[in-house]
Amino acid sequence: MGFFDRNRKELLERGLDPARLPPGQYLTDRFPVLHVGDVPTYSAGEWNLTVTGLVDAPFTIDLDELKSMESVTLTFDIHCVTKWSKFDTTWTGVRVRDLFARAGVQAGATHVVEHAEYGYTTNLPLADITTDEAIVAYAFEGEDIEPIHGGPVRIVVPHLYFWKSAKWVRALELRDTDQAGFWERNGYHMYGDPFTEQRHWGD
Ligand SMILES: Nc1nc2c(c(=O)[nH]1)N[C@H]1C(S)=C(S)[C@@H](COP(=O)(O)O)O[C@H]1N2
Ligand SMILES: [Mo]
Repeated sequence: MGFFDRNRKELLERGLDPARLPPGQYLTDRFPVLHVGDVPTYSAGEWNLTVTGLVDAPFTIDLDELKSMESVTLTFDIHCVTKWSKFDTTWTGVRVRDLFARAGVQAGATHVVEHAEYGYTTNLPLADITTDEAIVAYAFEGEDIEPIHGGPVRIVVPHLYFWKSAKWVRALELRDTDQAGFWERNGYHMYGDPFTEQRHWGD
């Protein structure tokens, strides 16, 4: 029996529903760190987030303002395209759709590009970043998000591969076309559903 089969068997033994693990993935209890480039550091008050593009009223908010908005604390399974999954990760933040409501999404908007520090970008349909579960997160397991995991603020969109969840997010751009982000230009899937293994172009 190979590594992936053993891992799936272990899930059963631990009383976890193997249906939670997408095909081709293995479960880890660690929290791997994955990104291109450097980890940004921010001085107090330096980080902010802009909502822009096809909105009536673009705006920029800082961390204090974000934390003053209605927050949710939610627990998700996350799935990286490099094949690790982690179950029951708990995040606190503001629903992306609440930020979008403040900006006033224009009728033609269909897609979003997440812009992160140092030019990392990722794209997804508007409908996928405005679910109950899609958040702008500022806490992980009740603590500030560590810089290596995207702190002070990252996106979490748990139902897509984790590259769609930008760490160090700085802007959300509403668009009327689907524009490929960093990995999507480099061979990764435009949508990225882990349960149908949409890893690469053509999957
Ligand atoms: N800004 C930025 N966000 C990013 C990435 C990146 O390279 N830069 N990598 C993505 C990928 S591929 C994954 S799997 C997750 C990893 O998050 P973690 O390091 O907290 O596990 O961040 C995503 N967000
Ligand atoms: Mo990833």
